[in-house]
Amino acid sequence: MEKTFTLFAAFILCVSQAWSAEVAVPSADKPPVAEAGQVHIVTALGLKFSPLVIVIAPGDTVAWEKMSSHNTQALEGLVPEGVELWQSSMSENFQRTFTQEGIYIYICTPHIGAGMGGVIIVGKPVNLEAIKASTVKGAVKRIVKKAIQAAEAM
Ligand SMILES: [Cu+2]
Repeated sequence: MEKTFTLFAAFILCVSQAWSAEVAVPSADKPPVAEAGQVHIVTALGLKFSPLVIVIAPGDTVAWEKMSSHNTQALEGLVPEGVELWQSSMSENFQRTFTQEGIYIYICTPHIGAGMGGVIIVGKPVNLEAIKASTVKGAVKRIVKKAIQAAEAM
């Protein structure tokens, strides 16, 4: 009886190892490839970016379009720590790929007075507390409020 059990156990072990080996080993002719990120379009419509708040995954790209007379500029303290700030050229469509998680707030340099700015949330809003602690005023503050609302609703 004990021998039968041992044989049975050995058989089960064998089968489970074969199964896990099959699952764990990637197939040789198809090496894993990083999934290409998606491209999300933000359009300048009048003096607004549409959509104003966009939620994307790390590795995704934002493409700003219809940027005639506009640009996009990230602001110190309103992006995740360590992220390189950007400022695109006036009137040029622009793309940026976002790899680092967090909330990014940007403005249109000449039109922020009219409220032209936007929010990108990449993955989890890990810098929400830093964004909340920001002391910006005026139109930027209104964009910051939109960012906080969106992040808290996630
Ligand atoms: Cu503008």
